Amino acid sequence: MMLHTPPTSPRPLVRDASAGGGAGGSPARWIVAGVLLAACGAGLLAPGEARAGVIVSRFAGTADGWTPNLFSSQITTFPDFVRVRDLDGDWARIEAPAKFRGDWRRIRRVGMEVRTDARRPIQYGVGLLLASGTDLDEFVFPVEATPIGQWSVIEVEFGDGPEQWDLREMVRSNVLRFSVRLDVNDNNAPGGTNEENDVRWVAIETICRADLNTDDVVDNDDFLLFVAEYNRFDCTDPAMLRLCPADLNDDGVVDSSDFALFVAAYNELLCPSPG
Ligand SMILES: [Ca+2]
Ligand SMILES: [Ca+2]
Ligand SMILES: [Ca+2]
Ligand SMILES: [Ca+2]
Repeated sequence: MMLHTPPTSPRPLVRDASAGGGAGGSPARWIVAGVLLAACGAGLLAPGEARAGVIVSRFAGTADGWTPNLFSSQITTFPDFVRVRDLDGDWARIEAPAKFRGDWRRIRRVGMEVRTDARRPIQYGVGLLLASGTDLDEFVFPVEATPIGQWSVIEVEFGDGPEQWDLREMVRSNVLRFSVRLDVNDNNAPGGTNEENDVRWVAIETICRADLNTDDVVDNDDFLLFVAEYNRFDCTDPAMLRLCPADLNDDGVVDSSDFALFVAAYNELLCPSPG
């Protein structure tokens, strides 16, 4: 398949006047000159099409390799989510398949969309656990991050800031287990509760931010993903990749500022080594 050569320097961005933006009130649509049409014409990035991106698991009618762990829980699959049920009034946790294990020094952010059991007052929030040998690290999202009975996106970055997960190097360098705790026990109930909580997807983003498909290089595949996100523009657009990874400067939109950052990473090609 022929692909246009991706830019080796920032290109001018031009407004696509035929796309109905502006006065009509519909979202403005922009193109990276000459390249977007080639991408769409190749049928690679049809709107709404499932793509790799930073999604690591989307639970579309399957548990996607995730399994209940020791804390006696059960997974039920639905068309676009899984339900995790506690069976014995303590914890419910699912373990990621082996493909999510390895060098987590590359991981910058983890996010997921969850819906907590509407029948239960929340006492314990959703948590993420990483284990390396006998060393464990867990991040528990604050209660307000997981409102009862509503689909909510929650995410955490690694780092030493107040809202970040300061993950110890020993764990981070060799993660043997990655699990999601879906447990919103009513802590006032003796022994806890057998609640049921849902998760729709789990996503990660690496420190190599322009590497949108997380394969350690920034190349044509990432460029095509970037262009699609660029045209969607707004991180709140539900068609955006989960966690809006193309918003490289974290300002809520994917625009020319992000494109300049993308091009710099594209020219480097190889992602920096972790650690
Ligand atoms: Ca429980
Ligand atoms: Ca349990
Ligand atoms: Ca890549
Ligand atoms: Ca941005």
